[in-house]
Amino acid sequence: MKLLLMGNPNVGKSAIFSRLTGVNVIVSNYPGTTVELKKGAMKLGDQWAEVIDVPGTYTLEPISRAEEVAVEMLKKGDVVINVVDATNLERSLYLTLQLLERKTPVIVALNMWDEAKHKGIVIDVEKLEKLLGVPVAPTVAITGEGIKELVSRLPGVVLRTVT
Ligand SMILES: Nc1nc2c(ncn2[C@@H]2O[C@H](COP(=O)(O)OP(=O)(O)OP(=O)(O)O)[C@@H](O)[C@H]2O)c(=O)[nH]1
Ligand SMILES: [Mg+2]
Repeated sequence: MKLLLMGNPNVGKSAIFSRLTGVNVIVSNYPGTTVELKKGAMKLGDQWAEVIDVPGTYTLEPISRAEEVAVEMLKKGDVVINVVDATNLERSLYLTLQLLERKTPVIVALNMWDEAKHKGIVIDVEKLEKLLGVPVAPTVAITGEGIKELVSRLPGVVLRTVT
């Protein structure tokens, strides 16, 4: 089982990666490139899942090598954890909508939830879930808030891959 952390640059993908994985992290370059890939593992039920910190991308129509790698990775993943910036929802959702058109199941981590609250940004999470048709879990990667809830909803998303 391969879980891909995908999202725009600087939205907290690596911070969430660190929350999900332990100390056994492998950093490598994507074959033939200088694009860095970080891989770790997390326990999901009684299985180990591979977690991959995919380079940030704004679109699945790649215009940079890093974005090309992101699109390549998408073909190899079983589930996408799409990290979005709650303070910049509109921009973030552009990629989300593109991901939803692909076959790989998606769960959304609505990160920077603390910043959004600070800025007085109100997001109706239930409504967003209904609109997108996938689970949405608010998270604060730097404190760990919401990570448990995100993880608890993963099995439901994973199940969709086999049905
Ligand atoms: N306030 C707040 N800051 C966060 C949160 N998550 C991440 N950050 C901060 O946001 C910055 C970017 O986080 P990263 O995890 O490096 O983001 P990234 O998506 O991996 O970025 P790239 O790999 O450059 O695309 C860092 O300074 C983090 O400490 C969050 O939930 N709340
Ligand atoms: Mg990163």
